[in-house]
Amino acid sequence: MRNIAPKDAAEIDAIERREWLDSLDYVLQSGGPVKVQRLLRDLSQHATENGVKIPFTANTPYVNTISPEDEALMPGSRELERRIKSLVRWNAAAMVVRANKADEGIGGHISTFASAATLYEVGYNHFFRGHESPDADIIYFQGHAAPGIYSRAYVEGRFDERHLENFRREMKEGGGLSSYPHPWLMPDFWEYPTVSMGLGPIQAIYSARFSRYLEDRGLKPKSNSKVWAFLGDGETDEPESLGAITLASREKLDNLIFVINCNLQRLDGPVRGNGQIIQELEAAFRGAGWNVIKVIWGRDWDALLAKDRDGLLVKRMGEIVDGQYQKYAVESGAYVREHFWGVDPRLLDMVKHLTDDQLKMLTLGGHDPIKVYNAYKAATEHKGAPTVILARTIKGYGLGEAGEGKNITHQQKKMNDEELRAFRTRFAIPVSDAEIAKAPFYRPNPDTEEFKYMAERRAALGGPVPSRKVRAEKIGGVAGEIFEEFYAGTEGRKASTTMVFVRLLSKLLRDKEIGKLVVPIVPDEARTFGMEALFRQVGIYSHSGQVYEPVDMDTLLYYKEASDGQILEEGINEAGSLSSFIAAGTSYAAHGVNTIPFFIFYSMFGFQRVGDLIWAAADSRTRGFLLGGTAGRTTLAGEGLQHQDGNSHVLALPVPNCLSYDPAFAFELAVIIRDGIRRMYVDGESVFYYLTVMNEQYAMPAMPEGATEGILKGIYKFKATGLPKAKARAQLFGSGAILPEVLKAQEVLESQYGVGADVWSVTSYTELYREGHACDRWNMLHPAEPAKVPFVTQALKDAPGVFVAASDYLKVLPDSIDRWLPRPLVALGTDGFGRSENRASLREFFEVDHRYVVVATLSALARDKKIEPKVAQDAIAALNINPEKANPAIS
Ligand SMILES: Cc1ncc(C[n+]2csc(CCOP(=O)(O)OP(=O)(O)O)c2C)c(N)n1
Ligand SMILES: [Mg+2]
Repeated sequence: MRNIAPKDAAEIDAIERREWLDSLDYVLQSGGPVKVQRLLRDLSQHATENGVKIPFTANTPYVNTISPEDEALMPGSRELERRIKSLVRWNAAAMVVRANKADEGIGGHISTFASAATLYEVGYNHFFRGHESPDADIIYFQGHAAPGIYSRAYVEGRFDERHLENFRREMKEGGGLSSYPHPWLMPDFWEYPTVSMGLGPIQAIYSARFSRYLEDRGLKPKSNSKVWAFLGDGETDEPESLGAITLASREKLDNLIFVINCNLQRLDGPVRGNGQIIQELEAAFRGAGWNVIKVIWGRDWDALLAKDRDGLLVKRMGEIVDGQYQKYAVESGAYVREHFWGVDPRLLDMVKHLTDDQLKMLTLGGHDPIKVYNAYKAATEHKGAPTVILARTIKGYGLGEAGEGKNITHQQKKMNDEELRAFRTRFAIPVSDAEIAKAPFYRPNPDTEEFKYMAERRAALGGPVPSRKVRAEKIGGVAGEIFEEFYAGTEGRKASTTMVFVRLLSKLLRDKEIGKLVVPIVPDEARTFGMEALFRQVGIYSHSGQVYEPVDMDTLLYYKEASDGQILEEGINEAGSLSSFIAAGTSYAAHGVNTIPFFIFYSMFGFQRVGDLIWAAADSRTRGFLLGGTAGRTTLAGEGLQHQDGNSHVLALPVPNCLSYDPAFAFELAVIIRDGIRRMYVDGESVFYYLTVMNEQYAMPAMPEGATEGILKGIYKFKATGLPKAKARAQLFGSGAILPEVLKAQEVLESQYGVGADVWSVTSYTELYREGHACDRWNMLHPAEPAKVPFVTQALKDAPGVFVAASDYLKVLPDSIDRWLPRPLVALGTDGFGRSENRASLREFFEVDHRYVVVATLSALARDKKIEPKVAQDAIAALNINPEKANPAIS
């Protein structure tokens, strides 16, 4: 019983609060944290039962997740690590400054790495395992931090000055360094391209899952390797960055660690000026089931927080928005004292022993190696869930006036002499004032303590990172018999190329040599493509197996999930599936296992939907097969504008190492896949394939003699005319499911109009185009030598008559080879928006059915004066074509 009456309600509140806290402290001391957790849960339940609405929060206070008492002692030498880090900082900045000294600045970034240096250095000295370790890590370095990664390699002695000098000048003699992580350009160094923001994080998630897949299927020994993904806080706005985080927690990927550099800034300004990105990300990741470790405050803050019995400081920390925190970073200590601490005399009192300069220098968590070390240690030891580390830093840290914390800092590429001198002095770099203007590179000699320390640490951790090396042995090849039945044709039975593909895939899965290496990937479309038999044959991969009884258990083809299942069933997720495709298609280098991915998807949702990931796959030197299913603008009936694909072969053309084919027949598909496996996995070429497969069924013919070369190069004569001596001649090109229309046109032209037409199957306009230009280029550069003749010209130079092509894709595809033909080509194609219609109507609408092929041929012959115009005109009427019909390309 109190004998002094409280003065007012506020005082009662304060007393009550104190009593509750004291009680809690007592429970904490006597029973420990678990008891406190239980009590709090009971309290919350009790309150809810009594009608109290408890607001949901996935957040913890704005302080470090790991308290100082729980920190481990950091091994190694703080001092040497600090020296090394300073040198890495210096050379990273110097290489960008030097690259931009010339009038024609070549760009680069200083401030991203400046903010992330500690995050990387702690990794290099204590965590990142190289490929000589059985637990080799997979590391996605943030693209814009590349100068720091190059600088590290230089300080370690992996690069010399010439490399740094040639930053962003990779065509210089002796080689240079690419702007960002590009395995295509630096195949011995970079492993994973990240600079298209958002693609690194999603690939990291699927890569961590793929490591598990390899282990669960016995293709790789179990290991303790981790996947690290370093990303910017601004980058988390990309849907790809956070879009797949629930997969990681669902699959319990405790081999995955995200490190988000929360410098609170992106390119233009603050990431969340009016909010707190760290708290926002914490809630998102905690809500998704991740282990979240916030590293907000450096050691200097520990003593201040220890004094904060009433929670005033924590409360103050939590109420400041990021835009304001950024302001503190650029302001003086006096400003911080007044504006942050000055709101409450009790807060001011807490820092009265500190000078303004000391207040200004209180470090943040992401710049404190001990805090970062502890976060990494906790992350690598965490079991059962992936971890995200939210590390608070300052963008452009150390740049001072040159950009620290400023809104312009992302694009700061230059530093004047004075700024360089200040930077040099701050990090104690042994460069004299006389030399400073040149921004000279500097690294310690091999006999220095720093150098030895670095070398010893990297040796203990399994060698250099990043480092890319092809580790898999080439495979011996696939048994030829698998393909035989496809060369023979179906003897009149109807089949679609999709059905052919699925049959071929299921045979490949049974092959002794490569069966286990095949990785079928589907984004919830297996039934669409008639692949459900594979569920039972090889199982759907699920780390936890199948812990329920599937509804169709009593059927032959039940939905079988298994921990050693082979199919990656990714759900409705083309970006995730593509990430799996990249993981499986780069496994020959990353894991030394030659997995062969076959990713089959709705063709419209491939290049068009996730084209940038396909570009990253190309950069990554991914091998494998992309299968665009339900392809062809007029072959996919009923689905309409959003689904009907007449674009993808055009969109595939820009990808230099992607070979795209539009096969019409079973034998074409078999020849292409067989050769693809040879080129990629026997010969080790860094190419991949895009094949469209359709769902229209027709009889699959036997392979004509000698067709193989033409199928692979892009064109071969499928059916010669029966009227070779006819006065009017034509060459008809068809591809994919349009080829049967062209064959029908051949018949009509011969039987009704006496025109002798040869029919060619064009399996790949894009390959013909590339080869044609390769010849032209060579001829341009070798004017005195006999000219090379493109394959398409060789095939057609003596072919008589008019040239007409019909494609289920844009007309630009056939047009692309026009220049290498003896006479101009008439192109029919499917430019425009699709319609929800049946095949016949669609082909009429887009003017690619056999009637249009006939009319196009007759019209061309008429203009060539080989027949009377009236013949063509009459044909238009006879074939029931309205010449005034609207142009489908724009309707
Ligand atoms: C897909 C994509 N969009 C835009 C860019 C251009 N860009 C490069 S860095 C950057 C800002 C990065 O901010 P943040 O992710 O916070 O990284 P920080 O440099 O702050 O660590 C932008 C917009 C890009 N590289 N990729
Ligand atoms: Mg940022």
